[in-house]
Amino acid sequence: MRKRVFLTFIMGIFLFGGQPWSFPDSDRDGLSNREEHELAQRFVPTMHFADEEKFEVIYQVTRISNERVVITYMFLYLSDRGVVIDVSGHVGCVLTGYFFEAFTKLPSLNNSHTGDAEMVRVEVVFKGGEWRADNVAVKRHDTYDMLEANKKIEIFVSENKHAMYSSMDECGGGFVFLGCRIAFERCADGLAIVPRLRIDANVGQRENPIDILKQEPLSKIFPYQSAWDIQRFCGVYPEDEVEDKVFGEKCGGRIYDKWTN
Ligand SMILES: [Ca+2]
Ligand SMILES: [Ca+2]
Repeated sequence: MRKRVFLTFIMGIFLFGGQPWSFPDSDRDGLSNREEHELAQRFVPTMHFADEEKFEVIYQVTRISNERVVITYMFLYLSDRGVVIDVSGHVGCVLTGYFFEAFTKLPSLNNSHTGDAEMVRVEVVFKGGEWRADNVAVKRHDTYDMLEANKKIEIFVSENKHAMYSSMDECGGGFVFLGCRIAFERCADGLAIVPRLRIDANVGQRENPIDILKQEPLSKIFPYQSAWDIQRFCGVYPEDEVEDKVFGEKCGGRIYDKWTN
């Protein structure tokens, strides 16, 4: 009996690269799927939404060294429903706000599109016996915003557009004109959500990619989309229409170029 246990141990060393107790490492980067999932879940931002939003999170965990790891989260929404005009101040302002809001219901004016992919990147370091956030970068439209690290990562998501801010004030900033405050995004602390990540929502590495948008259950939610192709993220566009929209204006941004490697 002892001999059989010893043989199993030796076979484990042979099959699992020296660690018979190790878990699968699908992207072969030296971190097991479970370790990657645990790190990603630990640093996933708390998301504050104005209203209920349906979204999925896919992620990448890239090992830079034994003490440094970069986690990239992509928040995927079915669509971007366009800008929200928020006007406040005296009665005239509020009436003007209603007028503008009706005006921007037109898709040609409100920059709405199908599919919306938003990114947060957290660099974590192993210090003092534990993993800590070192840098947090949030992609907002075409820029990156660096947030203060080493505190709980909180993100305020604007209504419809899903742009991400580190505070409500920053989101609703806007500008003042003739005594009216005008903003093109609106945040409200209606719902605070800590997303629960699927262990199989890991996209792997560029060398060993895993196109989890082509696998169930995500392929059912976002048909014909890819985490690694150059196409724009189009939410639920049928395949024949995606062909026309790949370089078009009516889909969200690309996903594949946000991964670190
Ligand atoms: Ca891995
Ligand atoms: Ca990885």
